[in-house]
Amino acid sequence: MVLMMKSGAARIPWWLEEFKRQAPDLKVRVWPDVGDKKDVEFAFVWAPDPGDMATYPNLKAIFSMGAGVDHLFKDPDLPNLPITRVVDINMTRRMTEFIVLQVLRHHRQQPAYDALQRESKWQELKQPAADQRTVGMLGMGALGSDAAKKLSGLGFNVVGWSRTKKKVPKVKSYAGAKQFNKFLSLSEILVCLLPLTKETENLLDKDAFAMLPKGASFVNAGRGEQVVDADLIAALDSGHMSHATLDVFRKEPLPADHPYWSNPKVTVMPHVASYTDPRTVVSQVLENMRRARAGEPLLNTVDIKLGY
Ligand code: NDP
Ligand code: OXD
Repeated sequence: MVLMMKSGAARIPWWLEEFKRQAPDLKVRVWPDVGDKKDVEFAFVWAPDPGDMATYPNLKAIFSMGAGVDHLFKDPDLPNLPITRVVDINMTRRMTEFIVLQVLRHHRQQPAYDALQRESKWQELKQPAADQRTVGMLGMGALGSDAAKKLSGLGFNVVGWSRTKKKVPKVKSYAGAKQFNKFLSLSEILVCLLPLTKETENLLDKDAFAMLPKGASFVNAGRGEQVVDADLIAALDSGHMSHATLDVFRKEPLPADHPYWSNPKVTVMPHVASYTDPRTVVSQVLENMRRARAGEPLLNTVDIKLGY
């Protein structure tokens, strides 16, 4: 049984160490040194080259190395096989840490205080309480629902938007295109944790930003393609929006000449909101290999029709 792995170069030794610890006999081949492709039964990958997944004749399943799977669906020749993704308590905890950190930073006006410090200005700004602030969570799945619960626990009003209605205590649920504008009109701090699909691509454009309350801020940890960059920059420059913290971009790494880098109203983060933790994710991969071989249903499968 051979597992083929493709990952960012820095992480390969971490993955290999964890596979060796948990499954010392498993043969793991690191792309592009995959040997005879007929041996490969499983692929554990981040952003495989388009067409590559179709070249393993005995592949049984594809395991996404991330929670998102858009990197797989970009391949027009993706074979029709079960696809799983990462759903993991460590992934969720790290994401919630990031979202809570950024929401508090916007709520407590840290970017504005940072700007005042640069001008050596000692000035107090009006300070709304958490229950006077509404946080809007785009995406109420594994990640969004946890962050929404924790923010609600801190006293914020939290509203969520998803494809189907949700029942999360103290979080008002909005669903579907019809309720999108109402949801946006309430969201003083808008957080995006949506998967990238045909429906969510370019969702956040000038019309969406115009619906937000004046002075709204934005945290994007979903995908860069969900945002029309020029429309976000225009909404920030006009003063309609106050700040954006962006962790994901259309092109990663963000090109050195991209206007986000130098915009004082934008915080750029290098796609680090969360992280696929080898300790727990290797055991999920091993369990799914066992299930695939035993003909049992896999854990955390992706709905191929919905694209997430
Ligand atoms: P889930 O699949 O668990 O949740 C997705 C949520 O988005 C669901 O609530 C779903 O609605 C909603 N949704 C999907 N399509 C639509 C739509 N067209 N309209 C309204 N709502 C929609 O995903 P996760 O929470 O695990 O992850 C979300 C995304 O976060 C990933 O796809 C990835 O892009 C990003 N991510 C980013 C990381 C980073 O480090 N920046 C790390 C990990 C993930 P419903 O529940 O009704 O189906
Ligand atoms: C992602 C991830 O999907 O890092 O962005 O898991």
